[in-house]
Amino acid sequence: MQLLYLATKIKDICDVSVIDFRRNKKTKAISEHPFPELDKYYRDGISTPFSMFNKYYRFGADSEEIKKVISDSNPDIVAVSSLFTTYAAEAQEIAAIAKEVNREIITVMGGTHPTVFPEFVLNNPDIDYIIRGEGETPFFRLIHFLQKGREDRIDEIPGVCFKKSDDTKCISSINVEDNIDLIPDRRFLQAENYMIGRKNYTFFLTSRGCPFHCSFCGKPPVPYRRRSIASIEKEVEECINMNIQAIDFEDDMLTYNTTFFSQVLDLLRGKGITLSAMNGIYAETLDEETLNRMYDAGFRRLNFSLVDISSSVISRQKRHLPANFMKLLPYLESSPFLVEIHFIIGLPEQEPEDVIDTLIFLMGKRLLPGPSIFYLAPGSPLFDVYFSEDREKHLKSMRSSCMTEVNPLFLKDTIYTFMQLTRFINFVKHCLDKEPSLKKLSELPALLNTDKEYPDRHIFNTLLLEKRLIHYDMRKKWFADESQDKELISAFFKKAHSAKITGFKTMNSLIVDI
Ligand code: B12
Repeated sequence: MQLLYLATKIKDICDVSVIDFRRNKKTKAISEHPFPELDKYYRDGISTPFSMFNKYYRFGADSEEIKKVISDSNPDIVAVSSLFTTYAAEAQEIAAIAKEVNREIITVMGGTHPTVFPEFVLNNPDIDYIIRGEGETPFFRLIHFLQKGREDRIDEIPGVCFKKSDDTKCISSINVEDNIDLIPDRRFLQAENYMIGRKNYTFFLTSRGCPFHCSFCGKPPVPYRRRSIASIEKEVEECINMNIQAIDFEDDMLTYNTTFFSQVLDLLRGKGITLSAMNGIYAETLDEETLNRMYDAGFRRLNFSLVDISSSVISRQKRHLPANFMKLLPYLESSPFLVEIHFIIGLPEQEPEDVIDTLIFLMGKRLLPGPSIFYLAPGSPLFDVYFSEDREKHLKSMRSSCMTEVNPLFLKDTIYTFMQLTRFINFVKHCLDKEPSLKKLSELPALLNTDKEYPDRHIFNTLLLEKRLIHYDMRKKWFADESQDKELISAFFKKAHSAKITGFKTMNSLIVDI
């Protein structure tokens, strides 16, 4: 998406192509990976109804393919997007390959990672320029000056950073675009690579930035701005002409201004496009009328982020309390929307008890709990407080799937157990949607009564009766313990006793009688 904006901005002053090396490439399991501490959680060849990641994968093209594409196209400039610090090495690999193909190729890097760590990224000899913040105008001006041979003026461009000839660095401030109405030219992408189910889909932005400052968020500090409705209308038309059938809004604050959001929804009503906002919807400005409008415009699934049920946990993260969301919950439960609520596991100053309470609260509502494992987002206020160790080694583990232990009360086994408990609850919710006659949790294993379902039944019974997580090893044809926090499982069931689990798509409920 980011490269699409940049390509659109420069397409009139040079030849440009956009390559998405992640799309439609084979994923490759890697046994030698940088996180040996996770090996005990990668359990290849196992089966469990609460399954999680089983291997470490590399997604996208390998270095040989990348090298071939770069050398075949013989570019003057290779511009790479590096959004995530944890995957910075993968982005830098592309710059290194470009230099290997031809040292004369100019490499430019932008995105959240170089925005947050400009000096650190510029230490890499394979990177010539980086752009901090929003890249359209700085990238355009950089190319313009390079074309005119005016390298001496590049330091005038806000956002552009580089190494000077005396080896010192020119570090610019973060660029904020004056005009965000540029419509990304989607013809740079191959539509068949962007499908959700059978539908052609696209990302879409109606605004940029966020007015809040939650301590765990690593987005660069760019102010909240809205696009003009006229430009959004034109982009919607272009999407329809390209036969786009699903739109995922990636705004940080899609619903912040209800009047504006309603205007956007009016543009989409009756167009037959499925809408989603997987990045999350801010609930505090919503009301039933807007939610009805969202349904009419094509929203069917809503993603909200609750963070935690405890107001003290939430306030400590400098985040708004979800007062309005709580008021809307009964409406949401009875609405036709599928509602997914995200919560965080392992925040600083959070206690396992808080997460248990959140889980028990969410399991009793007609919605799907979505667990997010806390990671220190580079650039976030929490990062500055908690990050002190050897930078290069630890930056790589700033991703959810590493289950990095920032809060000493949340060791990997605890985090992993929370993930499995959430999967267990969601599995029960799906069963309830199919089997409304279920009234007690202890009745559920009997539903799994075929020979094929025997492993699942045994795994279920062991969890309910022995408070222990096991999986079925398909090679050894027997069961083995998961790495887990058994005290946490006991504490969860003790607290959950007599609580309710409600379906995801239905209001069917059962009682936890364990
Ligand atoms: C959409 C999104 C996703 C999507 C899609 C990402 C994608 N590949 O496109 C999904 C859901 C997959 C995702 C996942 C993750 N995300 Co995310 N994601 C975002 C989000 C919400 C919006 C990004 C976006 O599209 N913005 C719109 C575009 C137009 O703006 P932009 O990205 O800032 O791009 C501009 C500039 O950065 C610059 N620019 C960008 N690239 C380039 C390249 C060049 C050459 C130039 C010149 C300029 C340039 O110009 C662009 C246009 O102005 C951001 C939060 C945010 N608001 O930035 C987090 C964010 C980028 N994600 C983050 C993280 C950590 C992750 C995960 C690692 C989380 C995890 N699971 O552990 C995963 C990694 C997934 C993966 N392996 O690919 C962090 C990164 C922090 C950091 N420093 O590491 C952020 C900032 C979230 C946060 N609040 O902390 N993410």
